[in-house]
Amino acid sequence: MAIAALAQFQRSPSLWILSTGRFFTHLFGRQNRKLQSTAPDDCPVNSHNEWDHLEEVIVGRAEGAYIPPHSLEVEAICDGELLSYYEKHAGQPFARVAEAESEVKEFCRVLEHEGVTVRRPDVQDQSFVYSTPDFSSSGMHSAIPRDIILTVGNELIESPMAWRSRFFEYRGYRNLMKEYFQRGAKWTTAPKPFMSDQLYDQDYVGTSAEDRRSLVAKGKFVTTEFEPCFDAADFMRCGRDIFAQRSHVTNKFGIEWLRRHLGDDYRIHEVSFGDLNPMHIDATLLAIRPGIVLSNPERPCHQIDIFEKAGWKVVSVPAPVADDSWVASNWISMNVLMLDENRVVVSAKEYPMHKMFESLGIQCIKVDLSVANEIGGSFHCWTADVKRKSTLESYF
Ligand code: DAV
Repeated sequence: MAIAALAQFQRSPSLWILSTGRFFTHLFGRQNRKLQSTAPDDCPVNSHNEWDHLEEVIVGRAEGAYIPPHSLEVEAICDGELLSYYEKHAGQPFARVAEAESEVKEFCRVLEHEGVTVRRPDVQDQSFVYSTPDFSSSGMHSAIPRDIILTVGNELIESPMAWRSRFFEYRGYRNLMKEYFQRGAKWTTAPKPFMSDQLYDQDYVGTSAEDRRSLVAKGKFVTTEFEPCFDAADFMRCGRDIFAQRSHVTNKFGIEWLRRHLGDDYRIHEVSFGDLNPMHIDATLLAIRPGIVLSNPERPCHQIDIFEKAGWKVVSVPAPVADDSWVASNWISMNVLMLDENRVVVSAKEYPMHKMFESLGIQCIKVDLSVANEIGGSFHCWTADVKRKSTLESYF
């Protein structure tokens, strides 16, 4: 090696410097990669799971929120009062923005008080009607970053989404994405779907709730496998293991896209639940620290043995007491945000949840998002991880 290097230096000094550089990269490359993953402070984006110490988070905005316009993929999965609400208010502004935003501001103040840096997306004009070659729609909001941003290590992945009213939702987050990228984060946008009629199962048109239940039971969802689609909230991150559910907004094609995109460093487990209307995993299953996963007793996980075999404790959450959630189910009682393994932001109204967390030695930080919930969920939904004091680990 030394003789060959010397001979090369005589022939071309600049090539010598290049190849010697390569030699050292070869020797020390592995170690550098290791250093990178153990020194996350270098990058503004770093989060591997749902529970490490939270340092920076994006919190959505209620301002400018709209009810989605009429569309098959929204209305086909709604029943009763929610369906009437959507039918009545389709495409209109959300009426209680000021109250919702005041709750969210209080949530932000609490997070800041707990030492978390809070970033907010931009408000977009959601009334703007856009057309693509396949459809026309108007938008919804910049309220629920958990649905669109999937943070995996130092990478921010913009989800393709599955609702036409959410096609342009990424625009509200672009200033943040550009900034994080410029400061060193990886930034990926998943393949943009056409969202043409082929993405939606026309068997769902005009179905009753019972029909839809039997469709889901047969493994048919409102989205087809025409092209990849997913919402980030259908994935739960536990280091090298990521749990995903096929739902009305996340198809197998989308799960496979993410599996291949993330590569061999990650294991994507597709899990399913006794849930007849699945959409987003974060009111169904939530890992709150290594070894403890919260489970919704009305939606048992068919693959819970993955956790049990690895020695995890599965904690069945108590029934919700609040009965004021519209867009999501009352089970958003378990849609909590872990600030670290010992602190959780939880709904002020959910006393049984407080008791459950206290019995696990977790301090409850109680906040009220009752009105903001109507836009689309609770603390986990309203946030997206940017930075946790986190390293990539294997817990299974
Ligand atoms: O239970 O209705 C709520 C989660 C919304 N991101 C549910 C799912």
